[in-house]
Amino acid sequence: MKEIRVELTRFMMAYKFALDEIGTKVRILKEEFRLIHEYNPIEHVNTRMKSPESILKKVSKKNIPLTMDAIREDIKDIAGIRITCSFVSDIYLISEMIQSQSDIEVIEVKDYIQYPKPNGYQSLHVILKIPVYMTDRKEHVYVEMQIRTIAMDFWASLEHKIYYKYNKQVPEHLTNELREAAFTAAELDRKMESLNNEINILKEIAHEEQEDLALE
Ligand code: 0O2
Repeated sequence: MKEIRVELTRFMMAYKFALDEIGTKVRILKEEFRLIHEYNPIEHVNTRMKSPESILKKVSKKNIPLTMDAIREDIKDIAGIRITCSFVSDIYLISEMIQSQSDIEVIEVKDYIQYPKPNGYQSLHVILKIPVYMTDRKEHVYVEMQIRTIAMDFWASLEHKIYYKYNKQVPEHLTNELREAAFTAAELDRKMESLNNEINILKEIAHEEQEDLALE
């Protein structure tokens, strides 16, 4: 019994350590970005561990054998990190920076921004494998990284609430409106990014004018 408890604890610990690792990687990107570019592409970061109940639910839903090895291999979102970015271009920038790190293995990329889900859901999902150094071994642990904008996150949080509120039987007019709301959120993202680009050009011109004045 004690052995199973230790095995289970170590199993879950590996995911916690993987989240610590990826959390540190994201924090370094955020801080270095701010220092070098005087710009912060990351609004906020959340990490979460799937609860044992939720893991068991998925095991039964997907007919996964109830063994540690099968769970480890077939459930790839036990450890999850969600990064909320300012603009859509920041999503791809952060994703590339993480994906190009040499100790990270990219398993799968699901681009729900370019190809939104039928309900309108948008986000970039990347399944990664991260090495975790334990006392007597190295484990490669799956982490699901979700990257989205504030508008995508706003939509997803409320859609999640509405979906559960209606006990998974959402009336059709509501699903249509939800999809429309997702389009509106995407439109807002485009507008904010375009505003940001224009302001950046203006800032650049003002900066060059200042430099020219200083040279005169
Ligand atoms: P939680 O509580 O966030 O963990 P999978 O079942 O993961 O093997 P799937 O369904 O293809 O395969 O995974 P996908 O599409 O990558 O989505 C997994 C996660 O994305 C979900 O995790 C949600 O967090 C989020 N997500 C996906 N689709 C939607 C959506 O339509 N609405 C909202 N609000 N979130 C979505 P979990 O495990 O479902 O939940």
